[in-house]
Amino acid sequence: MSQQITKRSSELFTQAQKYIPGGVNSPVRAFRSVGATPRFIVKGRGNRIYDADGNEYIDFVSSWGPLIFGHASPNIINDVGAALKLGTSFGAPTEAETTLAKMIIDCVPSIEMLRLVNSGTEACMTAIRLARGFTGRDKILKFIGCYHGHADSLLVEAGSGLATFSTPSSKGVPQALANLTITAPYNDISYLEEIFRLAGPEIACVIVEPVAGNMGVVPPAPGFLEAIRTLTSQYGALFICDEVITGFRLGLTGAQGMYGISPDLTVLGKIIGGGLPLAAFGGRRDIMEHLSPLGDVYQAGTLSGNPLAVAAGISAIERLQKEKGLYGRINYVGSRWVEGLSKLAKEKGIPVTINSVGSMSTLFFTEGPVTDFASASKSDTQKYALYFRAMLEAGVYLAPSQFEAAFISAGFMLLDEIDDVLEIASKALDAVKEAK
Ligand code: KE4
Repeated sequence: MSQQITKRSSELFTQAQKYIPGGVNSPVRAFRSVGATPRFIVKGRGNRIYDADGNEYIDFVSSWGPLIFGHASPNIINDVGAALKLGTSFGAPTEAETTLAKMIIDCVPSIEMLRLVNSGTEACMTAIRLARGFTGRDKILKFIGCYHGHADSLLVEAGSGLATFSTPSSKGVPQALANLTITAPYNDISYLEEIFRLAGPEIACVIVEPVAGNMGVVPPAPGFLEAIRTLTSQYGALFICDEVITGFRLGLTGAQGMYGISPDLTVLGKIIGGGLPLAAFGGRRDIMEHLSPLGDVYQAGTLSGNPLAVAAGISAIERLQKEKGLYGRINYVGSRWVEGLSKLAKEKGIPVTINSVGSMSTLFFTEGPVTDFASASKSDTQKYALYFRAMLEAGVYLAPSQFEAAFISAGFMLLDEIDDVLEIASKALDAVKEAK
């Protein structure tokens, strides 16, 4: 396979490392777990991105999920452009913020009120503070391998980049604080029941990715989400669904609509910002009204509800509401991708597990099944790195970590594109098979 030109990306990476820790503004972008030079991207169009050396890639990362329409979606470019002409930020309320809030509330039945913030981290951090303020309890429960951003209380046995670095929890998180975070294996109902039996009255909330994306894709086992709902209701704890990935990805009602659950609070991000920095948390009115300035749980933000990000969010949700066939199309392309990969791996005798829900999927290099972080961790990350590099060299841009999701965007206009990519995947899997 011809060696791809990465001269300019290498130069830019060397320069970036002088001024930015690791040369990146988010660790997983450094490609450390896949042993390749990070590509410095100059533009995106549809499902393509282009790097500083002029290489073109079919993009399965979609900026980690937000770009459900693909890159530079005309509706978003136009609507953000129009907002830009009016100014970039006012630090004052605008009608558009109410419009976006109402659009989200109209789509997600469990959300009666919401607040806009700038990142999923900020939204998750505030949601657990709100749960602690509302219940007067200090303990929270999260699941091993789930990632809810980098707020201290949530950086305990987290997924995503931390899973890549196999750091069970980050340095700098006070042990006293980490001790207030109870962790449990994802999908283990009896373990959860036992924890609630022992500590239920002390637990402020359970926060969960209703479909995990940060240990790779792991769907909820039958009854798992229902068990969280039952136990939190029984013990007076709040049920927080972190739908930063799944919200508006799996449909207008997200994973909670797909699995028929009604959480007390929901966290959203990524798609609702249309690729700009915007996230939200919302839910029951009686809980949300504890937030300042109404109540005594404080949260604030200079750029919260930023007009440009809100314009992008309105544009994204408007298009998702209008284009009825979009979810069906990306889910169908996603199923073709998963079926094709599975067939190739089987033909080549490579043990893999592929988990998928809708247009998000992960190919794990392990026999499987993959139902939690312990089983996901059995994946051969060296094989994943080899597969990643072979795909990258051939112009397919996958997540630079075994513990992330691949996303199909509506930018995949033609189904035969998937056949072309499967051709490339076949050669990449051959490289994995031939490697000792
Ligand atoms: P941000 O603070 O990165 O906007 O959102 C944090 C977050 C919260 N909840 C879930 C379920 C998430 O997936 C995330 C962030 N996702 C990662 C990738 N899986 C962001 C990519 C990165 O960290 O660079």
